[in-house]
Amino acid sequence: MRIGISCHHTYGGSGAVATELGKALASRGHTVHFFSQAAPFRLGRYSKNIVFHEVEPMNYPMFESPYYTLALASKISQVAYYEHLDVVHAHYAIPHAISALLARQMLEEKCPDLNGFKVATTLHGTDITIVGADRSMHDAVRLGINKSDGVTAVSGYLRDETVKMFSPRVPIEVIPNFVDTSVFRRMPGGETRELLGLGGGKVVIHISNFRPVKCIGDVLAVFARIRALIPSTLLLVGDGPERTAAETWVRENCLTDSVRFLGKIDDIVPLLSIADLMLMPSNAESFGLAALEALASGVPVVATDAGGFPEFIRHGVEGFLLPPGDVDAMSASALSILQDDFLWKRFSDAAVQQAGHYDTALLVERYEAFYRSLIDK
Ligand code: GMT
Repeated sequence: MRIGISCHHTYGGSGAVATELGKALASRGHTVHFFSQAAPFRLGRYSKNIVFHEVEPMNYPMFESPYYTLALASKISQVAYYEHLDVVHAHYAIPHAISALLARQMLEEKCPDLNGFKVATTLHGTDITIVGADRSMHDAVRLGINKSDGVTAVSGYLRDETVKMFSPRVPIEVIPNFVDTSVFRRMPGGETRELLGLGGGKVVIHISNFRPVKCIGDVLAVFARIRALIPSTLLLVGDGPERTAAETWVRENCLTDSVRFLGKIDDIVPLLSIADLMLMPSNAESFGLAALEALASGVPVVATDAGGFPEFIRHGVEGFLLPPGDVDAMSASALSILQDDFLWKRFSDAAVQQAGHYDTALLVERYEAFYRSLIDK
């Protein structure tokens, strides 16, 4: 198949899923055209079946800000015309689904006899729960959903939220996030510990884009309680609006020696490989890709029982799920794993096994079947 993928290039789950999907499709012989404002952060090396199209919106004195949505639509339409795309897969409703639909209209206008491409849209989470909930975007998201040829959501939770908020006319298929278990696996950690200057002690990790929904304050509160009882370091990977407040809190609470802000890092496998526990206290998370990648690396996860976490993390098996905001319960659960090596090993082994059910190879087949169903419609 000839597949277009449009996604956010920035640090975040939807871009990561879109990029990993495109790479996996390319390795299975499909031709994949990526559309984004810059190379997606996980795209990495070139491949014979992957083409990246940078979308450069036009700057013009009358435009207060460049019209990315239109530039993206024009680019997709041009590439679809020359490369005969079968499907354009929009990751995140806004603006990608709208741009893909517009691109199809542009193509029809240019060449009415051509069989246009199918539009597939994957909803990732905040495109529904935050952007879609905003009055200024609500109708645009509804259009993106209802006019797509096929729509997927990354969890049952997100599908149900979408149905509640938009009463869509089209069915929404759930295709969960996935992880390449040949890449995300526990590696020897000695060198990474040395590079980070870590002595002994446990390593707790959190990875996100530091948005309010991630509850960074709760990550710090839980870690402070862990640190009070056992020698440990918190690795904070990623960046975003809550980072400054988090850094201030760490300084004011004299935790600078044990909390490390590492910023945005593409290759997180070495960091996950030295982690003993991941903290994900989000108050609403449609799936939680970082947590799945942690499981694959043998890292137990303490997360919330909100959103999509309960769909792949079993309470008391490979992690613990607690109510959002309950930092006391999260701390107690975290300590119970970190203070008991036997229990940690049991959780770690279960984590690897559970992640195997979400291996890329399995889920890419689901996407292939989904595309084919749209093409055969
Ligand atoms: O908030 C993020 O983590 C980024 C966001 C994105 O759109 O990049 O992630 C969303 O999509 C991921 C991939 O499908 C999901 O694993 C995340 O749970 C989801 N984030 C939220 O729902 C908050």
